[in-house]
Amino acid sequence: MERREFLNLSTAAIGALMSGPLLNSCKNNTSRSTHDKPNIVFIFIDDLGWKDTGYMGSDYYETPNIDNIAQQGMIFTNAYANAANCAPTRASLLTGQYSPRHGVYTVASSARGKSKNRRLIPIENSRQVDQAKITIAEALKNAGYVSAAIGKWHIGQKPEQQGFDFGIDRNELKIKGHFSENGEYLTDLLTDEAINFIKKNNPHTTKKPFFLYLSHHAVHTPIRAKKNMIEAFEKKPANDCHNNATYAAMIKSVDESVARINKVLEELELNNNTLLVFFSDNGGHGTYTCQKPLRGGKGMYYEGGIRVPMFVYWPGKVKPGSTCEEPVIGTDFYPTFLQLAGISAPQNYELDGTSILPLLKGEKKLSRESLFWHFPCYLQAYKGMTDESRDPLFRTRPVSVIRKRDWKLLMFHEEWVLDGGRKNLEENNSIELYNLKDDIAEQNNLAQINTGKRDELFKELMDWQKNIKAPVPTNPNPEYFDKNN
Ligand SMILES: [Ca+2]
Repeated sequence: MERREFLNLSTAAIGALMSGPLLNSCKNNTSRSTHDKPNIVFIFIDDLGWKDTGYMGSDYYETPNIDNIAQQGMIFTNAYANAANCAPTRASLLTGQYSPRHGVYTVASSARGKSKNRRLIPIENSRQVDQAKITIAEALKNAGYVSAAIGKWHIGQKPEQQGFDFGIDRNELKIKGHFSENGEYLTDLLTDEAINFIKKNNPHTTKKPFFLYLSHHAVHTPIRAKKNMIEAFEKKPANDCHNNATYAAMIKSVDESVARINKVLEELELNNNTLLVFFSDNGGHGTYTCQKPLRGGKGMYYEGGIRVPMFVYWPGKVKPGSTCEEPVIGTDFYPTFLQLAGISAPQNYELDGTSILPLLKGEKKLSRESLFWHFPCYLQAYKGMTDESRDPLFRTRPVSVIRKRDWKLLMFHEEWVLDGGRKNLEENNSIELYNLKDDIAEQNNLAQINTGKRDELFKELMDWQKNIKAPVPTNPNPEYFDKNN
């Protein structure tokens, strides 16, 4: 979008957006009345894969409403979750921090899979976010926002203990899986709750902006959906990649949810002052879907496990039909939302992300060049897709990852720690290097071919690990070594 056009759309919020660096905009915003601040609707899907929507290229799944809204907004093709499974991604998103700062690395135990196959003792996992962390909800509260966390939480305590004004989860709706005893469907009930929240907190009346974190349990296992929808997909031609009718029906219910949320925003005339974000917490589950051409799925640190579908919709502000190829990551939402709200980052609190507002106003790149992941844990293999993981026993073993522009490097802790590290780099297979621009499927490991790029990324990853105090497991697992000696 041209700068001139943008100015024509000016409101207080976009004025702040255009006034240059974050700090300047913060200083100048003291006179802005609270209810002019944009509302934020964050629609968070569980386990939705990169290709699991129509607009991302599926011709089996049906997401006409999502496709329509995405195409009226900005589609991000290189958006990443902070982890390849649920809890760490959520912890990072809500705290604005990479996993070594909050210690939530995985779901449940960090030692999954058979002990006799694990060469290292993994780093202990934290199952909840420390209350000392300043979550995005707490930060936005200081900017006058009222907030709700509806649906899946998964990081310990309750949303109200982490700064949300209102929280409701599926237990409170008396649902164990995806259906209530009366046959009501969880995706629909959570959408009802979200709509109630929006109506009750309509900023036209309350004069306060809202932050809605709608966190669906769909499309996580167990794979369950409405019968009539399943039947429709059973009649439809499937393909090698997408062919599970029940999973497709779950996605279709998500599509209805997004449509209903958007409709209420339109009815209440809130669209023009509401940033709507659509995001997923990790890649699709390999037993039920696939994200080809990406390699792998949920639980792996190849692209299929961490690259997720994302779009941003904000009529009048974000250019319709736009696409952004710049890599962005879950931790970017925190500083983005702060900037929208016109407030500075909390004092003495580290934020690892970068505001994506420059991208929303049409810039092609951020100054930030590198993204990082750290997973000092094991995740056992599951049915499907084992040929796409590094070995058939685990979706992933302990690994650290850097993506820098077109390049991605994975450092596998077992080989690094136990097989000679840098001294034996030519033989120990501890490093994989891919050029995602030429090789999005991560098939051609260039670690021994482009050693210059390998060493550049590796040094940056080591520096990052050191600075953020990322723990790499170093203790050999006696059960493995007893068994194999
Ligand atoms: Ca998930």
